[in-house]
Amino acid sequence: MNKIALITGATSGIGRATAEKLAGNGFDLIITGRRPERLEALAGSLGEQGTKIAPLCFDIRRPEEVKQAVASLEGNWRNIDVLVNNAGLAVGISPVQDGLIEDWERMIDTNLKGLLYITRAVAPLMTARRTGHIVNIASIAGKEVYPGGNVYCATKHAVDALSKAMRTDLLAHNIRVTNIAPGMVETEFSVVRYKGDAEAAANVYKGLTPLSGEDIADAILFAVTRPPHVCLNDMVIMPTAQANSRDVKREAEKG
Ligand code: NDP
Ligand code: 8X3
Repeated sequence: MNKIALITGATSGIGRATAEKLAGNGFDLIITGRRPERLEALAGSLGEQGTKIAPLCFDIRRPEEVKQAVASLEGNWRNIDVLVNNAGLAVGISPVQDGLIEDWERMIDTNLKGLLYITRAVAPLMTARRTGHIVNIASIAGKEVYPGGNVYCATKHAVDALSKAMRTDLLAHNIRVTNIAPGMVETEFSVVRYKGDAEAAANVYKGLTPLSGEDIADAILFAVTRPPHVCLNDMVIMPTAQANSRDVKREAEKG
C-alpha cells in the first residue's frame, strides 16, 4: 500500500513541487490550500499520472475549518504517514517601528497558529498508529534575523522551537520530526511579501541563482524515505550564492 502524505500549501512553490515529487515516488497525497482552482488542477494532473489525490480547501488560520477538513477524511485517508507543514508567508519588510499590525497577524496566524492547528488535528492520527513523520518548513529566518524580518523571523524561530518540542513530545510515540530551513527559494513568496509588486519581488533574486521549490522537495523526499530508525532532525539548505541571511553574492548584470 502506498504511503500517504498531507502537504499544506500545495497550490504553489515548495508545496506544489513537493506534491509533484512525492507523487512521482509512489505517495498518495492529501493536498491543501485556499485556491480551489489550483488544487483541482494539481489533483487532475497528478491523478492522470496514477496518484490517488484528496484535495482539501481551507484557510489554515481558521481552527474550525482545519479540524473539519481533517475530520472529513475517510477510510485509509486517515492513515497519514507524512505531514508536511509548509503553508506560510511573509508580508511586508518594514522595520518594527513602522510595521503594520495586520501584516504581523497574518504571519503569526498562518505560520505559527495554522501550523499548530493542523498538527493538532493530524498528530493524534499518527500517535494512534505509532508511526508518522512531521516535516516542518521553517527557514533560515528561523535561525537568524535580518533588517525588516522581525515578525516573519519570530514566526520561523517559533517553528524551529516547535520542531524540537514536537520531537520531544512525540518521542514516546515513534513519530519523527524534521525541521527544514531554506534560504532564498524563488516561488510566489516574494510577490506575496511585496504585496504584488513583481519588480520588487524579482529584485530579491537578481544576479544570483536561488533555490527552486524542487530543490527543497528533493530534501523532503530524502528525509521521508530514510529507514524507520533514522530521523533527519534539521536541514539548513542555502543557494551557493547565499552564505546566511545577510551575505549574498550577486553577479553584475551583463551589457
Ligand atoms: P508560496 O507563496 O509560493 O506558497 C505558499 C503556500 O502557502 C501556498 O500554497 C498558499 O496557498 C499557502 N498558504 C498561505 N497562506 C495560507 C492560508 N492562510 N491557508 C492555507 N494555505 C495558505 O511560497 P513558498 O513555497 O516559498 O513558501 C512555502 C513555505 O516555505 C512557507 O512556510 C515559507 O515561509 C517557507 N520558506 C520559503 C522560502 C523562500 O525563500 N521562498 C525560504 C524559507 C522558507 P493558498 O494561497 O492557495 O492558500
Ligand atoms: C524565506 C527566506 O531570507 O526571505 O524564509 O527570510 S528569507
